[in-house]
Amino acid sequence: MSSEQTSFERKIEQEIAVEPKDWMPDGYRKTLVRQIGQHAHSEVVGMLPEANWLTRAPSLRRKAVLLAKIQDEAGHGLYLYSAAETLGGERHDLYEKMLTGEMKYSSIFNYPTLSWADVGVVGWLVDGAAIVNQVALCRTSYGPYARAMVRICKEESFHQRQGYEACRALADGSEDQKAMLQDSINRWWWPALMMFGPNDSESPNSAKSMAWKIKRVSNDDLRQKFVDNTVHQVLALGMTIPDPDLKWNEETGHYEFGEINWDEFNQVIHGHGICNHERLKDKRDAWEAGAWVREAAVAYSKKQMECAA
Ligand code: FAQ
Repeated sequence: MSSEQTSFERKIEQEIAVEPKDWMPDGYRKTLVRQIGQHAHSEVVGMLPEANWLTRAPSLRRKAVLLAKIQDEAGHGLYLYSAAETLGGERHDLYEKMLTGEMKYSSIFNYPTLSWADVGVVGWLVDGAAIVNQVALCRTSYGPYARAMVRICKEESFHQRQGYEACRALADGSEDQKAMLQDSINRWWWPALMMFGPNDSESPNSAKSMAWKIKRVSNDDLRQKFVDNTVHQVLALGMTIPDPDLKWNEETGHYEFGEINWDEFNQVIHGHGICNHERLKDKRDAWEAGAWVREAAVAYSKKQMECAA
């Protein structure tokens, strides 16, 4: 083993953050660019389902809160693209790979937001699931990714609470509002569980990512944590969970839950979900419409550099 490799292994073992200028194995770098890139794409594609309700928010306060939340997601995308750039992942290149479908983004954003309740449920369940995953990633072995996660988690916690508060208002409302909330939970519950990825035994990247401490907790353990955290929140709203197999296991201290529809998951991550086509079209249109902004920004920065020289 080379001295560089030994030094890398020692850092991983002793939980010393790996930094951009440190030597790292090619596979480690590639895995990080893939995961961080996918994570960044999820943040920016994830703006679309909620944006669908910006012009129809039920009050000025709800609209202002939603606008701020969506802007936060754009910011998360920027932190993450910057972290990927520290590994040599070129932002344009990553973004174009997302637009052509070569790189993935989270399955969850290929489902439609059909009612106002969906906006609350996305904040509560989707940001809630994202936090469970991201809190673990605050201890990921790559320094810039871990530091981005700390900032992101703070904002996601606010998002989760605002989503729950919006759901609480519906749960305390009329029979129609309660029914709208229940319908939304029914549609988002299973896709939220899919956010954690395939079962550990079916996850091709997990073993290596866990050994490198990129992932700190396995897909199944994170999913279990989310279920354990969330069931009582659903019940506290007076709602139910669309899973007849859900039950508390006294011995393990965890909820048992039914089998995820993996066929649906695979369809969605391979481009055949309800909104895959629409999401990518919206992103491609925005990319083309924004070309002049990128050109103007480059021209402006060149001018600034000329003036400074
Ligand atoms: N969707 O071997 P594994 C958010 C792919 S942020 C799509 O287990 P890995 C904030 C996976 O890429 C949500 N694809 O993979 C927000 C791989 O394909 P590849 C995003 C998925 O990487 C809220 C293949 O399946 N969060 O929501 C999914 O070890 C509201 C095999 O899977 C992150 O990205 C999926 N659900 O584990 C924004 C967190 N699951 O690349 C707006 C960071 C798996 O080999 C509004 N990422 N795949 O072609 C991770 O923790 C991991 O990448 C996992 C997957 C756990 C997602």
